[in-house]
Amino acid sequence: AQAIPERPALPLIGHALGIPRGADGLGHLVNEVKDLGPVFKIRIFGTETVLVGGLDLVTELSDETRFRKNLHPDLVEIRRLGGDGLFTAFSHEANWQKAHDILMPAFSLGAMRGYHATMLRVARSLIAKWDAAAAERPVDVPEDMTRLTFDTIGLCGFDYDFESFRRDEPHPFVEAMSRALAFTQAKGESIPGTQLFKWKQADQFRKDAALMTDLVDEVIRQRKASGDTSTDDLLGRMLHTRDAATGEPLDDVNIRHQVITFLIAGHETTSGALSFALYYLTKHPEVLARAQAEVDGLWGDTDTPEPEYGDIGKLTYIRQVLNESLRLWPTAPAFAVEPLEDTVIGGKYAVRKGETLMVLTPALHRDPAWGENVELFDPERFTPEQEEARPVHLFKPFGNGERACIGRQFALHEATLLLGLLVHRYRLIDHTDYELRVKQSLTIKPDEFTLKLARRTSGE
Ligand code: MNH
Repeated sequence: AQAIPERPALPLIGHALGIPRGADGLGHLVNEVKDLGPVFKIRIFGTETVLVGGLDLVTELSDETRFRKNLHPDLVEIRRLGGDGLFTAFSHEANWQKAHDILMPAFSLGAMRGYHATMLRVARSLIAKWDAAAAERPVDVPEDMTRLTFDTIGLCGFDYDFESFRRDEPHPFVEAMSRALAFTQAKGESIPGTQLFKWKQADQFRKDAALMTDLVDEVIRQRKASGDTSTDDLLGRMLHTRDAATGEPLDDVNIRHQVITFLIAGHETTSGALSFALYYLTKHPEVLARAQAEVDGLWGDTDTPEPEYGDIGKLTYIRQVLNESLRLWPTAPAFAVEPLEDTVIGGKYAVRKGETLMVLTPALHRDPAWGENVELFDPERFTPEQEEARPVHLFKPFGNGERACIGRQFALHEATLLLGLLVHRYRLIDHTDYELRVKQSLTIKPDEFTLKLARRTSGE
């Protein structure tokens, strides 16, 4: 076996000095694929991580008879919030399979029919705000997308209204969550031991976690007190269905972890995906025109379209736009797997049982297998013919296998509906001549992206 390529490392601190912290970390690692190849190793203090960013290796790592999800150190930290909820559970924890089996039916394509009316209602709150802003002031795209996706998961999942469009500032839960997640990430990136001295931040983290837990407990308490035992939403299912294998429902502590997990996992990624899609629509007038032609074909020039559940499947071009945005900027930009046994990957690199092998999705999504000009935004990559011809593991914005995103249909339904309504109603005015800057936390989104809007009049 050969050694996995890496840059020269300093004793003890390894590559810690060569990798920019925060915003540029991801871009740096994606670029390393160009220099070091589709697999390379980084060492930061004691932690070694193997990064993978090419089709052949990702195809190999997607084999679930040899690899499973790995909880890399950042995810282990997030367990302080999400515990054994679906996203941060170890695959071998009994509660993962149990919650997966109980919740899967709530995320099937057909289940979206039940969420459609609520998604539409939240979309209309956003449109009311954007109508008022049109002609008067710009809108902050990622902030409003976050309001939308957060309210949508709150209402569809737990029948709880965060009322984000009635607030000037994000809901306190969102602020607490962002700070708490940033704290868990910073901990993973700091010099071992030094986090012990960050009393203030640690104290703030405890307060933020308590705020989140209290709110979630209140949501659960209200539902229990209401006597409502229906199973139409996520909370109802979690409280009132039994797992077929064990005959038991989820326990209260696990339900709390799941609700926090859905509030975290269920909105940031979709918000980022919508923001990137709007960015590309703004920068590509010919793509926007085709998207508008598609919705006009369905809804004509009526002032208030009434999209039906079945319309979403017809918005195939808008879906291509979303997919192409997720190709260039997969908003959950990495996921990790680990070998079930010591093994060799790529025919020559030895890897150990349980070690972190991190798939860098933005690098995979720029593999030469996508053709020439991989940086070019081109929704034609997602026509049915192209999808048919594409290698299965070349596009992985939702991760892999049994631990892939459970909320995929939910995100795509929500995002397609909203984008359809927005391009139907507005002209998108690039008033700052915006240059894309990507802001990175656990997820990625365009930083400081604002638009001006004007209502379309017929024929525009
Ligand atoms: Mn989501 C897992 C991306 C929307 C709930 N999600 C994942 C993973 C990726 C991902 C990648 C795999 C992570 C890993 O292997 O460590 N998710 C996305 C993207 C979007 C998204 C790009 C939007 C676009 N996710 C959503 C929505 C919900 C959701 C919406 C909930 C309503 N995601 C989850 C949960 C998991 C997950 C829960 C963990 C599933 C499991 O491991 O069983």
